Amino acid sequence: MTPGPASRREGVGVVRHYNLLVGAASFLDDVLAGLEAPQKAIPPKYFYDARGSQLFDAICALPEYYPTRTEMAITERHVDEIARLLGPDVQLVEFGSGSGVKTRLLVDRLEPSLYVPIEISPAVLREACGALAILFPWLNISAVVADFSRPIRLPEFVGIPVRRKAVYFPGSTVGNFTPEEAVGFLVGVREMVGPGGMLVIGVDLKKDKRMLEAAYDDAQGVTAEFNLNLLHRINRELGGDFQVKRFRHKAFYDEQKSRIEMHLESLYSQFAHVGGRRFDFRPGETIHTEISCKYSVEEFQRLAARARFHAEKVWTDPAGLFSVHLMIAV
Ligand code: AVJ
Repeated sequence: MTPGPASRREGVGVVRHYNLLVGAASFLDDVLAGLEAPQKAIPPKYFYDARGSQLFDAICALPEYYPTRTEMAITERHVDEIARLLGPDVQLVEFGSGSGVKTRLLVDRLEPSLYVPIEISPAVLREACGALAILFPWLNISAVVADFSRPIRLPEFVGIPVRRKAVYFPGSTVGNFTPEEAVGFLVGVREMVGPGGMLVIGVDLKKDKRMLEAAYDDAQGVTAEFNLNLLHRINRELGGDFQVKRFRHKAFYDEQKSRIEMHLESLYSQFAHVGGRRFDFRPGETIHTEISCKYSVEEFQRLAARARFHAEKVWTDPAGLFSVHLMIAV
């Protein structure tokens, strides 16, 4: 037997880019359909243009926004165990990779044979991959621009040893789906990783209403700006004429549904045009922009079981704010 390299780090990685957004529903179509509904709504994936992604990173650093730093602390503490459970020669697929800061911890310890970040914003993805390639010159990256709120079929990545596929889905972004939608999404993940494949997923936990509402309506108004950027984006990209100052950010925790809802509330009777159509707003009428569902550990494990994921391990912080699950496709 010829001894292989002691570590993947002795190799040189390749970076490839794929775009799977071709043929996807457009921003314009979704905005028009969303504003025509009785409860106006726009899907949260449209938050993340270049400006929105920047604002999201600013949210992650806010004192009130506990999820990012709590999840980082949990992951840092258990990353050796996570890497050991995932094993060698992993193809690591990340959904909504964003700026890729959380990924660094895991990539550093896991040394995956291939890293596949999936991200809706091409600019954000390019920048994150550039930074990763500098930090980890040995890392093979196949970057995919895609919308993971719809089914995705990844291309075949050939020529790279893969013993196991794993999906990394941090940030509690799974909370943007309703529980029913989350089950459907997880079924897709299970099909992607195959039997014995793994899922490492961050899930925000139920807690005090005041703490939750502060996290989604911070004192500096960064979350408000993030939410209102959606209207700016419609004006910029779709030639809309929203008077953004005539709307306000609204976020509340619905205890019945265990979820944060974010809305853009019209302060006046007014109208705005998009794509040649006129949309009327009553005072107090809202555009629903996001849900962020919260679970107990057991609730999330039961939900994942419906998608035939076995809950192998779960880690939380001492205060029980956030959870990181390792699940295995059965
Ligand atoms: C990235 C979707 C998990 O729901 O907490 C942060 C987005 N929205 N503040 C969340 C978000 C408002 C975030 N996720």
